[in-house]
This record gives sequence, structure tokens and C-alpha cells, in this order.
Amino acid sequence: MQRYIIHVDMDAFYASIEQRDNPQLLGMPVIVGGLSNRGVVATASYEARKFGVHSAMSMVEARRRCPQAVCITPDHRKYSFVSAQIRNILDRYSPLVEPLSLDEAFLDVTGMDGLYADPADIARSIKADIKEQLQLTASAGVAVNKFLAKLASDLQKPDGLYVIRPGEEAKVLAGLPIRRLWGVGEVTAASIAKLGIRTIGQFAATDPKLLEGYIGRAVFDLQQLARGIDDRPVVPDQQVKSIGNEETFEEDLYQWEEIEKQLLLFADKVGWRLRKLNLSGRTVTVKVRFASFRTVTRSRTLDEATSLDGVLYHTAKELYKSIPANEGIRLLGLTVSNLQPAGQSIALFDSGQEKQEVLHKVVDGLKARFGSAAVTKGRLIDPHK
Ligand code: DCP
Ligand code: MG
Repeated sequence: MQRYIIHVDMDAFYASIEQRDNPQLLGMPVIVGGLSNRGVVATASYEARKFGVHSAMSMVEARRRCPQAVCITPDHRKYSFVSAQIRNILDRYSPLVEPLSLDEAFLDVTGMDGLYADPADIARSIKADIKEQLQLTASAGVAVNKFLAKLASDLQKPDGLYVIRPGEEAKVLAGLPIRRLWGVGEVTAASIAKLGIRTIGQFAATDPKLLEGYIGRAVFDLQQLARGIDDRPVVPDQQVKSIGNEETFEEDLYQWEEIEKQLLLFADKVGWRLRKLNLSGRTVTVKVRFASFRTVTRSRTLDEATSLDGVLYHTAKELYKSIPANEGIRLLGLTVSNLQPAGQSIALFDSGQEKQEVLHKVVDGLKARFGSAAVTKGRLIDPHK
């Protein structure tokens, strides 16, 4: 049976949500990203992209290129919520949905021709649902495998639909730059360019023995892709491996009180996310990047998995204290891994822990109703504000 894969990718995801939720921003250049001097652009609306603003650019540079843009701090919780709504829509079209990030996913729709005459109709219908139910646009690619579907979804952005029919692969690929091949980064592209090869078509037609000298054994897989061959299956829902939070500070931290406060804030956030996903974790990792960019991580595996802020906080604090520090701190992070479904632990809860869990449930309920800012531990509230 002919395999059919759809790749769906939202257009200017964070920025489109902000524009939708504040219609004054429709049609205007919008940049979403960190607003501090060290801030980085997460994404920009298509209006702002005309000025050369793009993801991962420094905010300072983005503002220089497009001074009239409206700049907005990311609201990750809102984006996750929309992401879950998109997921609900996708789940109605196939049991095989593999999310790649908050705003993109693969669907395997092989064998659904009993319901739809053409797999492109499924993609059309998904796009229409997203527009109607969420007032957002998505671009979709339809092809016989993941590589081609992802490539296709990007060819007519925004609000695009691109179908690569079986047999058309070579024609579509031939003129595209080799950077479009999965796994070809700047370095690989530069080595291949030394041979005068710039397009996927040229790459596919070159003797692999010659290429191997330049880019190693990867050439064999890459040439398969260049011919439009890719057998990787759509893997539904890869398990979350870890949950964490980290932050680069506008100014380096020196004071223990500030560091302690950050760790408490992270423990609070990470604990909340664990509980929301009904998970707990056994391994706690603290990451520290110093002003000199030296980066140190320290981990500890607990006897029992936890999702409790207090346990995370105390473990993080001890881990932090085990790292010798003699310079300012540029970045701090806290991650929990070794995850398992909550409540699976064999050890019996003592009554103290049970009380804690009940308390957390109540607090999480309040946060869900009134926003996380409404319910914060006393110590996190800044007396100056
Ligand atoms: N993102 C980010 N930092 C990056 C890249 C992306 O924070 N370096 C976030 C913001 C994006 C979202 O992830 O809105 C999705 O990433 P995409 O690469 O799909 O970019 P967009 O959806 O914003 O735009 P496009 O229309 O090109 O897909
Ligand atoms: Mg996108």
C-alpha cells in the first residue's frame, strides 16, 4: 500500500497567537522573544520577517532592523495550551501522530483512501479545522515519507499546502539547496560546496565514493534522502524524557539570596509541570554557567521519585552548593529526568508527604484557574514590587 505522510507546521506560531489575541497587532510587525539586552528572537510575524528579522537573532539586532515592531515576551503556557488544541484536532485524523515540537507534527494517513479520495484532502481539512477552531493558519506538506512531507510543508509558507505526488520527488528536489537535506548543516554544506555541488540534484548524481572523502559515511544516508527515499516510521508520542527550566540572566548573579530564589522559582515551575503531566522524577540536575561561559552540571538520583517543589528545591540547593563558584553566574537551570507516572512509587507515603501532595493539588488548581502569578510561595514575592 502506498504510504502517505502529512507534515503540519503552524505559521509564525507564537507571533500569530499574539496577533490573534490582540487584533490591533494584525498586519503589524510583531517580534516574540526575550526583551532584555541578552534576549533572543523566538519568532517574528511575516510582516517583521520582511525586515530581515528571524528566529534566534539577538533582540537588539532585530530591533535595529525593524524599530517599529511590537516586541512581546513569550507566554509559553499559552502556546502549550494552543499546541494541545492543535493536537486534539490532529488526533481526529490519524492514530499515528508524531509531534516534533509545539507547532509541528507528522501524521501517517496511509490507507485512509476509503475516507478521502486524495490524501491532500485530509491536509486541506486539517488546515480548515485549525483556521475555524483556533483562528490560526498552518502550512501542510503531503508526500510519501517524512523527509519529503516536512520539506513540502515549508515550500509554500504561510498558509500553504504542497503535495509531492509519488514519482515527482526527483523533480521537486533537484533544484533545492543541499541545506534542505535533513542532517546537512553549514559545515557539511561548505565541504560539499568545495566540489561545486550546491543542489540536491547535483548531490544525488555524484559518485558516493568521491563524496565520502569529504563528508564521511553519512553520504550513503544523505544520498538516499536526496533521491527522496526515507523509510523512517511515524512514531506516535515519544515519551517526555525530562522536564526542566533554565534562564540566562540579564546581569550575572553573585548573591546567594538571588541564586536561592531562582532555584526556588525553578523548583516551583518544574514541580508544577511534572504534576500537570502526572509525572514524577528521580534524577535532579542543576546546571550552572559562569560569566566565563564555563558550564557545570551536577545530578543526584533520589531514592524515590518526586514531583514536590520542596524536595526539588532542597536537592537543587545541595547540588548547587557542591559546585565551587568564584565568579558571577550567567545561567542557572534545574531539570528532572528519570521520569515515571506519578503515584507509581512503591514506598508508602508518610502522612507529611501525603499532606504536601494534597496541598500541591489545591495550589495547582488555583493556578489553573487564576494563573500562576496568583499563587506563589511567600518567598518568591518581591517586596519591592
Ligand atoms: N522557536 C523559538 N526559537 C527558535 C525557533 C523557534 O523559540 N530558534 C519557537 C517560536 C516559534 C515556534 O518555536 O513560533 C515554532 O518554530 P518554527 O520554526 O515552526 O517557526 P514559526 O512557526 O514561528 O514560523 P514558520 O511560519 O516559519 O514555521
Ligand atoms: Mg512553524
